[in-house]
Amino acid sequence: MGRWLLVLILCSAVSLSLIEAAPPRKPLNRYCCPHFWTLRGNRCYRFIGKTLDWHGAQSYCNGLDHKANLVSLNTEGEAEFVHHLFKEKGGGLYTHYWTGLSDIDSEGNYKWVGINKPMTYSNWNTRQPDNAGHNEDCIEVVTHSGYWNDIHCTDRQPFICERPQPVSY
Ligand SMILES: [Ca+2]
Ligand SMILES: [Ca+2]
Repeated sequence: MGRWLLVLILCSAVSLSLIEAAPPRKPLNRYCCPHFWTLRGNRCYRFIGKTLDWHGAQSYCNGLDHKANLVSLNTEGEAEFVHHLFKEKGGGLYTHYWTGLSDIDSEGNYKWVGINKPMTYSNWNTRQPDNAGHNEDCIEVVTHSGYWNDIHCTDRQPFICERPQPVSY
């Protein structure tokens, strides 16, 4: 009986010292995007192979996550990354895709939907934006070139959603 008591005390001492020696808990999931999303920097991107009008596409992104919007191409590096992602996932099926850029609120004043930031980087196709028929307020990317064009917001295109990287501790 006395020996078992001794073993019990020793085991308790060992496990107590193990608890003390355990390193502090690290943040969890800090660098992971949810399933189906791809990480770049601290943002996550997701290809959506449904063809929706521009407002429908933005609503779809919002529906996936309240912090998700149609993609904003804020730098050349981001635009190239998104273009490669689209071509990889789109499999050559689509000739164009939506971005979150529009001048719906004020003609010629382009801004990114959701994040509400003005356009600071652009990659317009030749002679674009032309606001053809005075009715082109939403911006698509041409798949074969990566250049941008303004087009009717009622056109139906596939798209990429963007959201912040989730951080949980
Ligand atoms: Ca962006
Ligand atoms: Ca145009």
